[in-house]
Amino acid sequence: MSKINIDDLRLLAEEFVAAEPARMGIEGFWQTPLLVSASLDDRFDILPQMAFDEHMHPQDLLPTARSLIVFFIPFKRQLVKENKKGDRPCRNWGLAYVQTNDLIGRLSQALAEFLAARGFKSGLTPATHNFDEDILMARWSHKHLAFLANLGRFGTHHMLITPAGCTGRLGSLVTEAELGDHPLIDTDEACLLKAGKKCGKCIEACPVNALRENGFERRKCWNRLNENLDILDYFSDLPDSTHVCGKCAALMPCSFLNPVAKL
Ligand code: B12
Ligand code: SF4
Ligand code: SF4
Repeated sequence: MSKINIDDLRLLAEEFVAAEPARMGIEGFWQTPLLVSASLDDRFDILPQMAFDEHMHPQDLLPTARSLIVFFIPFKRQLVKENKKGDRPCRNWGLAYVQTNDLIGRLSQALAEFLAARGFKSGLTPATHNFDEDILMARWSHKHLAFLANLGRFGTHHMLITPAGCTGRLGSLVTEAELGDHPLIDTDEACLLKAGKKCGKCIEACPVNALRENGFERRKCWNRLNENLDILDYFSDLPDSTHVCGKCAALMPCSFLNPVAKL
């Protein structure tokens, strides 16, 4: 078994995402991905208290796993700009959701194959739609894993803000390889409001008032995502799982960067 360098995994992720538009014959919605790793030490024991009492331990995916890998694929500015308009998500936001979930699955697979070729097994999990529709929580939360692995911090909008912002999607996997800790966030907070500054723009942007300074009504948000899918004709050819809105992340101070890092 050979030692794995984090830079090799980061390069693989960057090249994989960069090659996606040509592979699909499209312009593509993505910027350069971010990737972190963390050793599976006792910090992960806190997940059931921190996220959801039935949250899995990373080693429930693969008992022999030694490290966690989490990546974030940021969206291009143009897509986010387009989704800012009006109270409903644009067609491309829906398309980007579908294509990015697929990309996350295949990038996870590519990372697993790279590791397998060097003698390490991996445990994979999907990008989304692995949640309980009654309580609107998943037993595997990419956001909480990303927080513990120091890829980002929670925003008032309850999404994860990374050094490349919050507009994009997360993926995670575990592996037997000993990768060590390779974090990317270097501030205690990444949300202006949580850092004691003026903001709250995400709260104002939500068309159904699902967000408050210290709370999130998941049901209101979920109902809105379902309504969007039901009423928007331009989503009719997209899968039934296309649950999107994203107004709370569109052209916010935290959309493309960690705004606390520049203070
Ligand atoms: C269920 C789910 C939903 C549900 C419920 C929302 C939710 N629970 O997050 C619904 C359907 C409403 C939803 C909506 C959306 N979702 Co969603 N969803 C998920 C899913 C499948 C599971 C999330 C989960 O169970 N989290 C665990 C619970 C406990 O977390 P939570 O509800 O956010 O509440 C906790 C945190 O907010 C936390 N918290 C708040 N502040 C702080 C501070 C600290 C220090 C700590 C430790 C914790 C903390 O406290 C709460 C309790 O622990 C994930 C994919 C996955 N498997 O991870 C995607 C995911 C969270 N969704 C995502 C997105 C983008 C969206 C939407 C924008 C829809 C869209 N694509 O247009 C909206 C955004 C709504 C919002 N403002 O958060 C992305 C988020 C990317 C990011 N940058 O964070 C994810 C990660 C999908 C992905 N693969 O990228 N989603
Ligand atoms: S819009 Fe402002 S308050 Fe909302 S998460 Fe981003 S920085 Fe925090
Ligand atoms: S995704 Fe839309 S409905 Fe849900 S919290 Fe954000 S702005 Fe509100």
